[in-house]
Amino acid sequence: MLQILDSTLREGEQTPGVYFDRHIKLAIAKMLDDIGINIIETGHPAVTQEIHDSVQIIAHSGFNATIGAHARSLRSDVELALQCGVDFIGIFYCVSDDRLNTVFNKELDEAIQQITEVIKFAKSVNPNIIIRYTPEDTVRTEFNNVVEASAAAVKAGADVISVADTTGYMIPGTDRSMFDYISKLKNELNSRDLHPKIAVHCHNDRGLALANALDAYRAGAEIIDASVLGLGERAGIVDLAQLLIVLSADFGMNNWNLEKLDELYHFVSAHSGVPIPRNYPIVGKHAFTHCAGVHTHAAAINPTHYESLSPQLVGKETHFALDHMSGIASLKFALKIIGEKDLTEELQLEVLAEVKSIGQKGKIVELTELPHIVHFIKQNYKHKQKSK
Ligand code: HCA
Ligand code: CU
Repeated sequence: MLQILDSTLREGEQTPGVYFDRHIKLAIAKMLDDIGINIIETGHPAVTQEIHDSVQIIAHSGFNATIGAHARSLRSDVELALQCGVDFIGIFYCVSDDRLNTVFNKELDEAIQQITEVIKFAKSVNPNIIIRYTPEDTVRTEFNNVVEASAAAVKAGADVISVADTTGYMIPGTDRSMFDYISKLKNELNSRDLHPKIAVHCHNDRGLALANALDAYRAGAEIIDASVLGLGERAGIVDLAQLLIVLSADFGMNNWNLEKLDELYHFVSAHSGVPIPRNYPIVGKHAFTHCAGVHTHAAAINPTHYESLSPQLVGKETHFALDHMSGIASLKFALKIIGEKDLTEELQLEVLAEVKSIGQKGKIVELTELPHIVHFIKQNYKHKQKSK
């Protein structure tokens, strides 16, 4: 069964300028748990004492989710993670020739030895700990190095191998296809009688993170990483809400409490300082708002004319708004919704002119504002009549 790993508290906190206080981290973890997220990656305990403390507290909060920590392939990092009492440790180590030669100054064999020793150590302290090994920048690393390191990691006890597209390099349907990559890696490991779970971690540098993650899923990946608002290094990673919606609406899954996403997103936005764009899928203010006259007219008859995703999926409703694109039909429809029945044709045109004028200033008229415009136009009309 597919599992979702949320990394808002680890990768998400790597967004420049983003830091969540300990109580905020706990609150975010609770919301993720309520949504039914399977694995919550809570942070890298070696980074600061505060992160260590919050990882520890979340690990001891009795959540249903598997609680994970991040660690370099160092015994000291893994020791700290174990001390926190997590269920899952993600160990990363890049094994590309270039990184080995220029950053680590190690041969592949030495790197593999370091990785396997750390994994064996973790398993010796806690045999139940779930270990994920990520050959960081997997997809740009020599395939043979990835296979050798992953195979050795699995033999040493790793349960999960994560394919990281650390730089958002993959493109569906090309020779950089995540579908092909995952298929090839699985085949290679299976041919050695190794059957780890395959996870996928897609960065969004080209705006293709979600597409690549879905490609990985179709190829048999069993864990997909995501974060709230796609927060993460640079352009971030897969957006959690978008991933859950596609899996629920289009891939027949029904595992998550999607109605809680909106609250989670607004909370994370408030505490990260990263605003939610109005046109953001699912949680953006206008994600389910119809505006242009032609759209409003057809969507009023049946929203599916202009919606392929029902807002009810996430506990929201279809909205209508007016702006410079609105015509008289949209206005009449909006007046009906707000219960305004006795406006003459002449005044309706005046209201429409006002709406269009507001729209031309780059604003939209929400249906909550419309009654105030109607009231003003009526008062204005009375005043003109009196002063005639
Ligand atoms: C990082 C890089 C990482 C690691 C992913 C993983 C990536 O910030 O340490 O450990 O599974 O994108 O490769 O996020
Ligand atoms: Cu990453």
